[in-house]
Amino acid sequence: MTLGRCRPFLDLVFLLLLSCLLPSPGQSASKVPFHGVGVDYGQLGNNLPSPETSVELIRSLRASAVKIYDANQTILRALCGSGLVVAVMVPNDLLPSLAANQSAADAWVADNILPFYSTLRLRYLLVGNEILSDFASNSSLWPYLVPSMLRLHQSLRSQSLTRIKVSTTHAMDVLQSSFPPSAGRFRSDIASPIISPMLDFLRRTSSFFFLDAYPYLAWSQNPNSISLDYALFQGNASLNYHDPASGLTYTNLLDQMLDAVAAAMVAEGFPDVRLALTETGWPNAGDLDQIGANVHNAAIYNRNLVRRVAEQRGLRTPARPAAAMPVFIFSLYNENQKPGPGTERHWGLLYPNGTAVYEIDLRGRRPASDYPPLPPATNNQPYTGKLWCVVDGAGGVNETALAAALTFTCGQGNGTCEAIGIGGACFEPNTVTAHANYAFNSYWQQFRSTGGTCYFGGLAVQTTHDPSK
Ligand SMILES: *[C@@H]1O[C@H](CO)[C@@H](O)[C@H](O)[C@H]1NC(C)=O
Ligand SMILES: *[C@@H]1O[C@H](CO)[C@@H](O)[C@H](O)[C@H]1NC(C)=O
Ligand SMILES: *[C@@H]1O[C@H](CO)[C@@H](O)[C@H](O)[C@H]1NC(C)=O
Ligand SMILES: *[C@@H]1O[C@H](CO)[C@@H](O)[C@H](O)[C@H]1NC(C)=O
Ligand SMILES: *[C@@H]1O[C@H](CO)[C@@H](O)[C@H](O)[C@H]1NC(C)=O
Ligand SMILES: *[C@@H]1O[C@H](CO)[C@@H](O)[C@H](O)[C@H]1NC(C)=O
Ligand SMILES: CC(=O)N[C@H]1CO[C@H](CO)[C@@H](O)[C@@H]1O
Repeated sequence: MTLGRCRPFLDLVFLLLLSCLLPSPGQSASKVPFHGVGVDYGQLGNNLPSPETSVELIRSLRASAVKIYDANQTILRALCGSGLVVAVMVPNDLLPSLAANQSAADAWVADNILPFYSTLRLRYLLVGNEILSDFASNSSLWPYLVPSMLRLHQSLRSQSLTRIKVSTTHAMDVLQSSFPPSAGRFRSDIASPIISPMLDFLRRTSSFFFLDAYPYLAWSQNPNSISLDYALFQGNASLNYHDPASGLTYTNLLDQMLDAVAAAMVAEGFPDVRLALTETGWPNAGDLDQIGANVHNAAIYNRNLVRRVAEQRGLRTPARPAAAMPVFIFSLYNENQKPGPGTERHWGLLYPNGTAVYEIDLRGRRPASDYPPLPPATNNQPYTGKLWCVVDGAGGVNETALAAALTFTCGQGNGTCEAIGIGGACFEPNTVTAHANYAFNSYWQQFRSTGGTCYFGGLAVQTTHDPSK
């Protein structure tokens, strides 16, 4: 594959001159490099359109920016001439070598950033994805995070690529307390060793603290104590929250979450580091036992979000009314290879075939009344019926993959597969599919309450029909 800088297609030269080489007019006036809303372009699907088509779709959604989860050169080349502001990511596993070695950081920048700097509006370099939230396998990466950021910043400066801000992304679990918002504090395990030096770096370089914040996740874990309307930006005054310590009034859950992070930064001694929202959104579908994941709510959340951004000229919160944040919506597509519960595969604005899941104008200028009616929300109450986890037969069954999953599953838990052993009560019918039906369900019923999902690499699905019947 030939990788490298944008090819100077003749018919693109004029566009490139207009959209890339000249600084855009709004930019010098404002410290936020773009107004409007960006979109997160993830590629964890085996049925997604090409980067070229994806860029067309992103533009048709009227996004002003795009964030990708690596520095994929095919995508960066497809973005040439698009006029979109671009955020790229350094893969997590590169952190140790980048932190240890300035030449490695210089080389990464020379290979991945330099070829595109003059022709793309590259503005953000995000070093790793939610590194401080991965406890199991990746806490070993924590010590490398800030050193990698420093080295990459140094590399950019030494190669005169000064318009790019270096940062990283965080999930809400970097906080140990978030309520009331004024009591927001960083986790004690990361506050002074990692967050504090990071905030110092972000302040010195006028960069942003990038946050992935999902009111859906907060609400769906506490649907009885948080109002759905408050999470969807459509609460009335009776739902407003008054923070007793700050005296500020909150009209929605997202502002509350963002201000908890702002308060944590104040407590750490960095009141002036700006926030940016690198991911937010609402799932358009999920598993049968997942509440509130539907097209209706997803459309309302994202449409209200973009309308707020348009009205406020950037997202602003009660604690920081003067600081407009860049915003990215997660995500461009429903991605069918994301593991975890069903919602994970349904955050998209678009289906993989490019059709909109619901209409949305990311500029936020289209009035609500102008959109066609939405399907009703069918699952805004918790599902209370019985559920089973079985082989997903739709689209055919891959017996090789199923047999491997069966072996794996039967090795988990206590007696997961006893009944399908030789002489067991459910040995017959002795087929891979029948045995997998039993094993998936047996596993899921054991581990459901502790976060086990009915997924099995895409081979399983929840059902309301008792498979033993
Ligand atoms: C970059 O993205 C393209 C398009 O999806 C994909 O075919 C390619 O494998 C990716 N390259 C890398 C190095 O991940
Ligand atoms: C530092 O990185 C450069 C470029 O990737 C590599 O050639 C060199 O071997 C590395 N040095 C050490 C000590 O790891
Ligand atoms: C305000 O919202 C709550 C909860 O959604 C609702 O029960 C109440 O009727 C609303 N009040 C007014 C005045 O609209
Ligand atoms: C695209 O995919 C969606 C969801 O699977 C489907 O409902 C829709 O009909 C498809 N559209 C086209 C044009 O194929
Ligand atoms: C079936 O699954 C196996 C193992 O995961 C994989 O190697 C193979 O490509 C799959 N076959 C089809 C037709 O998808
Ligand atoms: C199996 O059961 C034992 C004893 O009840 C328990 O200690 C162990 O954690 C269980 N193993 C799994 C994988 O659930
Ligand atoms: C999210 C993430 O980056 N996870 C990585 C944690 O580390 C393991 C082993 O190094 C990787 O395989 C994961 O991808």
